[in-house]
Amino acid sequence: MDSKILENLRKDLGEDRLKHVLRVVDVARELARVHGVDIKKAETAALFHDCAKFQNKNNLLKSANDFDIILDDIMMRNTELIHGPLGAKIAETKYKIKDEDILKAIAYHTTGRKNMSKLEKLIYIADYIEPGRKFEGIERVRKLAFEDLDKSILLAMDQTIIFLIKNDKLISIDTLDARNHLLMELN
Ligand code: DGI
Ligand code: FE
Ligand code: FE
Repeated sequence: MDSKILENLRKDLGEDRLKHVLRVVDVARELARVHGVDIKKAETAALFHDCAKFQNKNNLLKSANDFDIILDDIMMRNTELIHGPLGAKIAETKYKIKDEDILKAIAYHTTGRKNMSKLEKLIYIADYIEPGRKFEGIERVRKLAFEDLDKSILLAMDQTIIFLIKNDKLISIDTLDARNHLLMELN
């Protein structure tokens, strides 16, 4: 891995977040092997998926503004939703990533969306199951991720939605859309 990129990511994200990112890269590589996804693309998308998860929160809004990212009401109230779409812009401009599939995987890694590509699904679930995550019920999702991407995402989304409801948080329309469509496809 390019040491200059790692240095940049370490500076923006901090050591602990960088470690999370590298664990996601490892999981994404394994999932790519199993599911027949381009390994290089999976590694690249994983490496940059949280590139806008800045340690300094002020940078987030400023940077979103610089990139003309339109913040809807849900994003304004739940700023943790901004780092996906912003990350795609930063990956494109700062890290010169051109592949649209990779950029989408970064943009939608937090919420998911309807009609996700296999790469997008893989990054969504790799982020959820990396070994540092300790949610309740995670083992079942970990196992499913290697057997059936769609089923694992559905379960992860259900658990995320339950978490959001318990914490009185707004639910992104993309998350609901993603879940509805997956459920329709699976039935
Ligand atoms: O960036 P990571 O921590 O690695 O993981 P992530 O990008 O999946 O972000 C997780 C956070 O995003 C977690 O606090 C839950 C939150 N989240 C996920 N979906 C939604 C959401 N928050 C809101 N408000 N609405 C959502 O639909
Ligand atoms: Fe993230
Ligand atoms: Fe992440």
